[in-house]
Formats: sequence, C-alpha cells, structure tokens
Amino acid sequence: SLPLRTKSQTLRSAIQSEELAFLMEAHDALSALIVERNGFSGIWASGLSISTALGLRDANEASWSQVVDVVERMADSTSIPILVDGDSGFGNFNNVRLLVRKLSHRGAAGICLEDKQFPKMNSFVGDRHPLAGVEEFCGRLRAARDSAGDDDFVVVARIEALIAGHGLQEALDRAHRYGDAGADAILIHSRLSDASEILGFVEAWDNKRPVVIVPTTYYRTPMQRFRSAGVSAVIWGNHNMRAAAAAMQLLCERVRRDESVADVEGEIATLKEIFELLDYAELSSAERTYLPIH
Ligand code: SPV
Ligand code: MG
Repeated sequence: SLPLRTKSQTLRSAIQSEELAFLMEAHDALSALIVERNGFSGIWASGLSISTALGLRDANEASWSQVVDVVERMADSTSIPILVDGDSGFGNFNNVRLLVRKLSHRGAAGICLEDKQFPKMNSFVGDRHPLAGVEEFCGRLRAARDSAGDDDFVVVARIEALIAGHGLQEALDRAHRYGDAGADAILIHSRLSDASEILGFVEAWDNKRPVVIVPTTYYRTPMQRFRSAGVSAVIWGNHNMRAAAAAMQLLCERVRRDESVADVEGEIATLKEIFELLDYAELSSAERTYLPIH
C-alpha cells in the first residue's frame, strides 16, 4: 500500500499545484470539523478568529501557547492540513523556534509569519503597522524553516508592505528576500476593496514562489481573475467566526424576546447532527470492544 501522506505534504502540494486551493478559517475544533466535511483543501487557523473566540483582540493579546492549544484541538479532530496564522512570530527568531517546534509536534502543517513587529495589530485596524526589518525577519523565516519536526512543514511569508502603505516595489523587494530565506510561499495582503494592488503584485512577481491571498476586503473580484493570474491559494480569513457571531446574535435576540425556542428549533443544528459530527457512534462501538459485557 502507498505510504500515507502527512498533513504537511498535503498542504505543500495544495500550495504548489497548478490548481487554485481554498483554505477556510476555523477557530476551534467544531469549526475545523465543519470546514473539513465541506471539502476545503485545508484550514486557516486565523489569529483574528482564534483571538475573538477567546475574547481577546487581534493584537497579540492571546499568548502563543494559547494559540498552540487551540490548534492542537483542531488538528486532533480533523485530517486535513492546518496552516497556522503565526502573526509576527511572538517575538524574535527564538520565539519563532519555540512556536514552530510546538506547532509541528501538535499536528499543524505549516505556519504563516507576517513581517511586522511584536505586538502586531490586525491589518484592518488603524494605520500604525510598523514593519520588521528585512534582515531580522529573514532570520525569523530561517528559524521557522530549521525548527519544524518535518521537512515538509510549510513556511509562508506574509508581506504587510501594502497594508503599511509602502507600495509595490517594497513588497516585491521583500518577497525576493523572503523567498531566498526559504519561504515556501508568499502571502501578499491588501486592505483595498478592489484587487488592483494584489493583481499588480502577482503579475510583477511572476510566480517566483507560490502566492497566497486573503480576499477579505476585495471579495467581489471573481476567483477566475486570480486563477488566470496564477495565484496558488485563497484564504477565506474569518468567515466562520463572523457567521457564528451573527447566528448567535440573532438566536439570542429571538429567544430573549419570545421567551421560547419553538421558532428557532428548526433553524439550528439538531443534537443528532452534533452527535454525528463528533462521532458518538465510534464510542458505542469502542465500548462493545473494551467494556466488560454486563
Ligand atoms: C487573520 O485571519 O487573522 C489574518 C487575516 O491574519 S487578516 O485579519 O486579514 O489580517
Ligand atoms: Mg492574523
């Protein structure tokens, strides 16, 4: 029989293949399970969504070990690869080493590191996004590369030059340096509502390494534009978290007002669906194997 592919190998080939891959955000094991059963190539362990679910702001308020714990629960519950949003690495190269070592031991398939300073602020909040020095950030990337337990662990370098207002040339210069430092792919981020600067980057970059994008603000651009431009992977960055917040808000409004769940019962997951999702049937069969017959 063929050897099983590791999650890192699966993520690596999804990013390197000619086909456009889609990674969907999850922020806990439940959302990760739902992403898996809907056929996505992988899971984006979003820093924004994980922080939000923990009641913290996307400004490195969650500690790196809290993030690792959430990722571990997601990885244990699913079999598709997880690309972890490692923010700016929680410090310098040494913090990156600790983080990557733990993430790869706990089942993550890759990490994305952004070239900002610690503590970072979410790219859509405010105008202060000081970038890391190129040389120092390359050290963080090399440290990530060297610290994973397996050689297929994916290291994505995220460029925040456009977010910070430094323009295309700075973004391209950084992409070249990060590729030379061993990044497997470049994530280019933009906060514009159209894809102009993303497509400008992708054209100039000419696929020297695979490109990953996060169309949170430029979501109206059809995926065909990115396919023909040669983009490797699209991350839907935060949509399960936002869907959950909207659904819970609506539910709470109605139940509070109606003093009844009768009208919402048909619109929420049944307990049967939840028990299926968590595979309670497996426990029953294991009991038949391991418990004494009574
Ligand atoms: C995240 O989902 O945490 C991201 C993407 O890093 S963004 O919020 O667009 O910066
Ligand atoms: Mg993030």
